[in-house]
Amino acid sequence: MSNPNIILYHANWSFCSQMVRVALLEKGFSFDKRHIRLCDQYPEGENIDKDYLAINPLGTVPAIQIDGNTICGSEEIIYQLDKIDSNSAYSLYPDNVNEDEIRKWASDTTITDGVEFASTLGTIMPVFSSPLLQYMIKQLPFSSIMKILLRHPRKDRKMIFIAMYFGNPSKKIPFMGVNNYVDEIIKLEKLFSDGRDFFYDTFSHVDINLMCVFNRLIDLGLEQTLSYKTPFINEYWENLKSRNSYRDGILNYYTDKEKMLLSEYYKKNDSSVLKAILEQFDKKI
Ligand SMILES: N[C@@H](CCC(=O)N[C@@H](CS)C(=O)NCC(=O)O)C(=O)O
Repeated sequence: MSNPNIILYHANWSFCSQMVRVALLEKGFSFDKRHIRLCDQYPEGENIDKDYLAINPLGTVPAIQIDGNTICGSEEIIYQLDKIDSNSAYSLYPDNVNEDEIRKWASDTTITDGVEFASTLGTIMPVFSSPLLQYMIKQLPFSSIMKILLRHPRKDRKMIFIAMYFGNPSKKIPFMGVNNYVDEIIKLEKLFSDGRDFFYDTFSHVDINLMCVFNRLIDLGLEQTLSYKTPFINEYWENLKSRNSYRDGILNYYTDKEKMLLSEYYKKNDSSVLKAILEQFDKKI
């Protein structure tokens, strides 16, 4: 096979970018990349610059160009990448499973546009991340907030970023996700209780997304929620962590900026969300 010409537009710490990087590594593609400094983390806000909006008019990462064709959104990108002939021995869409079913799970484990926040495992992650997001946004200079106000193409994001800059909406937001999160983890625990290694027989798109979901829980100080009452999930997560793609597509992208940010954040963070989640587990298991 010949490797297509691939350019990935991504951000180091972006959850959906992590998914695409892992998929590219698992499929054995080599790729060029352009790091986009997101407006919620960096004063430059490159995702809402004219140049990037010409690539993805929604102003979000990841986006990818494959032989000149642009695709946006993690779910669709990974689906299309899997269709390209590659060196990889396996497909991220196992043959013995209905494709629509895999796509539904993939969609429910990423940030799918148009899906109500906190209603799926994927959309629970930004809800849980909101205190950290707010912490980053409060450090931006006023001029960057004005840029978001004037240029961000997504009204919903613009409103929440501005509310975070001036107020404290993230005090309550994470609690919106607690109930559904616990239900989703219990659902997964039942599935994994037959001792399987992966979501399906072989490593798939769903495993990539769950790897990124679980990794985000570490960043948020919530990793304990994967082992508290769910030994099968915990074993599965240990298995995912041992993959090279976890190290090369996720861990290796934590730069000093992310490490510093997370360690500063931990000093201020209280553990009330963790407590609320563990209490829900106590009630339900
Ligand atoms: N549905 C999209 C969501 C992409 C998304 O929300 N990306 C976040 C980073 S994980 C982003 O670009 N945030 C910057 C912003 O909204 O300004 C996908 O699956 O890729």
